[in-house]
Amino acid sequence: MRNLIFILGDQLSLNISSLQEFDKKLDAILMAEVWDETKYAPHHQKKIVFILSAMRQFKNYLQENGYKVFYTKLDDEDNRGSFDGELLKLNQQFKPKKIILTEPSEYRVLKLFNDFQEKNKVTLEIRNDDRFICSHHEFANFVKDKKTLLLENFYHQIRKKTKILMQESPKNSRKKTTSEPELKPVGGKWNYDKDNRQTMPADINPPKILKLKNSPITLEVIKMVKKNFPNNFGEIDDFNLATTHHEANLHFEDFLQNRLKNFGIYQDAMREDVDFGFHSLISMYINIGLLDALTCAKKVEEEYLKGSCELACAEGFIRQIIGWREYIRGIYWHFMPKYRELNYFNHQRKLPDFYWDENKTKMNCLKTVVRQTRLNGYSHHIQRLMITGNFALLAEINPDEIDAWYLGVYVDAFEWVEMPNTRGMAIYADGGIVASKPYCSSGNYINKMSNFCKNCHFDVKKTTNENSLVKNACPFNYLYWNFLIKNEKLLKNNGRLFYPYANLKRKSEQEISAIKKSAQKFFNDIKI
Ligand code: FAD
Ligand code: DLZ
Ligand code: SF4
Repeated sequence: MRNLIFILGDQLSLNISSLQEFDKKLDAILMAEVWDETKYAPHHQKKIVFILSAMRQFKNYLQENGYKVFYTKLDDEDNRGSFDGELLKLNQQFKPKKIILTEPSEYRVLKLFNDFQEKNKVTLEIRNDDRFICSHHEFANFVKDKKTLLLENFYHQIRKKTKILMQESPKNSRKKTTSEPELKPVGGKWNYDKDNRQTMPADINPPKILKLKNSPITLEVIKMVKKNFPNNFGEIDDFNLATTHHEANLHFEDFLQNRLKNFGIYQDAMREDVDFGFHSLISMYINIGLLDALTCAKKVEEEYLKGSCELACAEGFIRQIIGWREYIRGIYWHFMPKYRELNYFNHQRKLPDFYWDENKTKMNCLKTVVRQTRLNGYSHHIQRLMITGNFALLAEINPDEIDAWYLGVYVDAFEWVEMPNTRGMAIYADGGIVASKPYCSSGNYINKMSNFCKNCHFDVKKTTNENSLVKNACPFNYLYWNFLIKNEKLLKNNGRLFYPYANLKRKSEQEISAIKKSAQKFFNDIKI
């Protein structure tokens, strides 16, 4: 053997950098299902099935195309249980000249391979993951000399680099020059977010998600997961995720044909009876290599050019993929490993039990999102941000507990994307690296963007339980004010919180005391 290429479970693509210059006569691939990876987070059952089934099918595809692949199954007798254990086994057996790897997406796994290299004195070539548009170096340049790392500025840079939704400025096209023409955003504006925030009326019914037949491999993995992970969170019998490139493309086409048109306007909307809305449901496919991010963004641009969706809709979608996704990844690698220690508000409470069992809460918004998460391993961005995330922030939950939950329960969760979204965007534990203010809100926002409050035990119009016979004030209300009161020193100078603090100033001492008492009683009652 000349080179041994280690392909990880989220690198399932022929275009992965580690496979470039692969020689089918001389080189071999290692893929390994290992216990350590199934246990480092409390994975949803669907997530384990998804990754292991996709790995097994990618292995078959490689073999059918003449690649030599060594593959370890989770229940193989001689499975050493870890990436380094499996690599050492093959390294000792075949003594390859070089071990090649595309940079793991997570810090913990990169460290594992670096430690392996040092301990075993082997040559490990770690290549850039060029599935991302922005390299670590480019991101470091973006960060340089900046006080705030606004997504918007980063996004403009990536729009210019990819030339997506860009056109030559009219000034430029008149006088032909040899230098690169100046590009302007199509439609004259970079960002159409303001057009994208409608609620979803009851008579709008999002189309059903494409249903494909599960392959025999997926069925076999479902059986194995049921046997080995019976107590993991989540439902598994209705598994309906793509596990090959072909299937993932069919799912993406289904989105383009049937949901894209309405994606933009209903992007932030939440409804008790709607699990997926008009979202694309492709994050998990992009994250493990079944779809390519840039290709997806370009396809949506094509749809706009064909006239099948509005500019605001296409731009909104493209911004998520080439803007947010790249930005979040940049933040992760730039600020790790310190990032995982950040706890700006020093929150220390434990995660309430109802994050694992929706029947343990009467808050209909949380009940609904936890139920959808348990059933699907999915909830959309605003649900993650403004329901489970917002509550975790206001309830002063320790960021490690929140991270562990998000890293486990979503099929698309890998630390590089989960952590900056959770610790940064949702709970502001990074003190403002990702978000310019905490995304905290009272029940008012939830009531505006969903129908959750209509069927709730709690009253969204009530702020506190003090001096009231019926103690059913919406917990989001008093927890919101309690959060602002407690963190006044840290937050009052944030210009974006000027109005909330101005409103707080208008509250009487009695009101403030009632807020604090209601919050304390709530924490005592749910034992956190
Ligand atoms: P759509 O709404 O259809 O958006 C299209 C695509 O844009 C997504 O598929 C995704 O690739 C990308 N995208 C959108 N927003 C983001 C974002 N903020 N960061 C990165 N990519 C984005 N996304 C993950 O992939 N894995 C996670 O573990 C994850 N954890 C999150 C935790 C919290 C607290 C929050 C607030 C967001 C998290 N996100 C995560 C981002 C986002 O919620 C999901 O990418 C999105 O909900 C996936 O659903 P979709 O494919 O239907 O996305
Ligand atoms: C999430 C996951 C799981 C559950 N199992 C495996 C596995 O057995 N083998 C594997 O290669 N990858 C798995 N993964 C995905 C890895 O955790 C992911 O590739 C790394 O976290 C990337 O840094
Ligand atoms: Fe959630 Fe409060 Fe609305 Fe109930 S009333 S659904 S707890 S926001």
